[in-house]
Amino acid sequence: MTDLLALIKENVILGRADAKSPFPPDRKGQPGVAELVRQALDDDLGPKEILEGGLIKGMDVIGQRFKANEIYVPEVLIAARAMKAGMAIIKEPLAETGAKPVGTLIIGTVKGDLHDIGKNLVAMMMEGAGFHIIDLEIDVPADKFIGAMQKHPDAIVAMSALLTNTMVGMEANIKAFRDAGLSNPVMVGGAPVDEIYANKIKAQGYAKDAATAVEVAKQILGVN
Ligand code: B1M
Repeated sequence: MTDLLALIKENVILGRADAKSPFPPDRKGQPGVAELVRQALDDDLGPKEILEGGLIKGMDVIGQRFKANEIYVPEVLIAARAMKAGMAIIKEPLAETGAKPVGTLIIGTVKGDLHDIGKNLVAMMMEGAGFHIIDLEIDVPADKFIGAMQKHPDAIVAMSALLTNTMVGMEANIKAFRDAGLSNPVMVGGAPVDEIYANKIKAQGYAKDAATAVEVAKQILGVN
């Protein structure tokens, strides 16, 4: 049983979504995350156990290695794809158990900004850490964030900006959220954003990369 979870974790790290995954060559044809997750369910492992003991553990390692510059964006995306292959299989059984996600994250790239690679990485790492993700995509105006926040008052909001001239929209957004009476915690990130700016605009959190975003979100919620 535990071996199966360790194998799921290992295959997430290797980015082997299923048996067809070509890398590493010596593993070709061997079960990947999808087959292992199905096997784990057949062996009566619970979906929560699979999520926490296999998929999230694998993404944890990916997050640490990414933060330490031991791996780069492509490896993270490949691992996230493998994690998602497993998530797709446990999604329904997990919902049936009534298991709650760690938290909900509303994420989007701010208005005027079309960059989404970093935002997607943050969303994937957060999903890999057990968060429910509401992805508003790119070029997101304040009122779209506000609509999602009204539906999910407990959610953390993550705003991404890659341009210096769109980053400034974050401040106006936070003001609009508070003027609308919404108190959702807000995190910000993206290449031109830094901690000083985050503090200046009264964001509750700043993360310089996707792995740190998970840590900051958990700190905000007070979970491990
Ligand atoms: Co654009 N672009 N781009 N671009 N682009 C930059 C950002 C730029 C620095 C390039 C340059 O001039 N050297 C520059 C911005 C200058 C500035 O304002 N400071 C720039 C420009 C000027 C432009 C255009 C204006 C170019 C033009 O048309 N004249 C235009 C603007 C379009 C628009 O948005 N309205 C434009 C367009 C594009 C493409 C469409 C071609 C493409 C985007 C494709 C896409 O995203 N789907 C693109 C790209 C790819 C880049 C570069 C090359 C790479 C960005 C990227 O994806 N990095 C970039 C130059 C560079 O960075 N080398 C550049 C990889 C990604 C993983 O990193 O997004 O930083 P990043 O995300 C990190 C962290 O920042 C953090 O975590 C991520 C993972 O660690 N993070 C968060 C990100 N969001 C977070 C949210 C959080 C927390 C952490 O929430 C809490």
